[in-house]
Amino acid sequence: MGKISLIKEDITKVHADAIVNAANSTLLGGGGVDGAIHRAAGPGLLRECKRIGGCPTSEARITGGYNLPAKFVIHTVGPAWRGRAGDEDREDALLAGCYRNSLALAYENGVRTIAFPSISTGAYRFPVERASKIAVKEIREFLEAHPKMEKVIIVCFGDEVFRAYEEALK
Ligand code: AR6
Repeated sequence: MGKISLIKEDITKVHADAIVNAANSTLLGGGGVDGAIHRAAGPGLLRECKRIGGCPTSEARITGGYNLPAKFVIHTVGPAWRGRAGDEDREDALLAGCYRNSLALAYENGVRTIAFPSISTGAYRFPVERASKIAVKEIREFLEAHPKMEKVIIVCFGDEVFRAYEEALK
């Protein structure tokens, strides 16, 4: 699948039509990739996020990219992994929705190249092997259904995350 690429990079440096933010439901910033995106984008991003007024888990919202190289930021809210037996299917479905909803919203706004971080696998503790399989499945299905989408870049921070996605792409 030549349209998916895997890189080790800081997502705020990536040149794509849109980058995806692993946000929380307030959309008011936080740590991890969310903090990095807000720092790099500058205060205009937070002002726009405040106007949006939040986002439920698994949904996505779009803003400008401000000082980022990307034109848009797609903010999505991943599920926090609880590790409780019986919750896994629900959490898998919520994470799958993050990828599907982000891709659909981006596409509707003319985005043809998009970069994703590894949603939910940092502060939200979703197991990365499991998350990477869900991400790759959703991205592949979207690309098959939308031939005009040109490129999806999976941006990994760290070797463990990179290896998990490499395995999921095989
Ligand atoms: N570029 C690419 N990936 C990054 C970057 C970066 N600059 N910084 C971190 N990562 P996390 P979550 C990776 O915790 O698990 C925030 O406080 C990181 O190594 O950013 O969805 C939000 O406000 C990990 O692999 O997001 C929420 O409250 C991946 O990005 C909460 O954390 C996701 O880790 C969301 O937690």
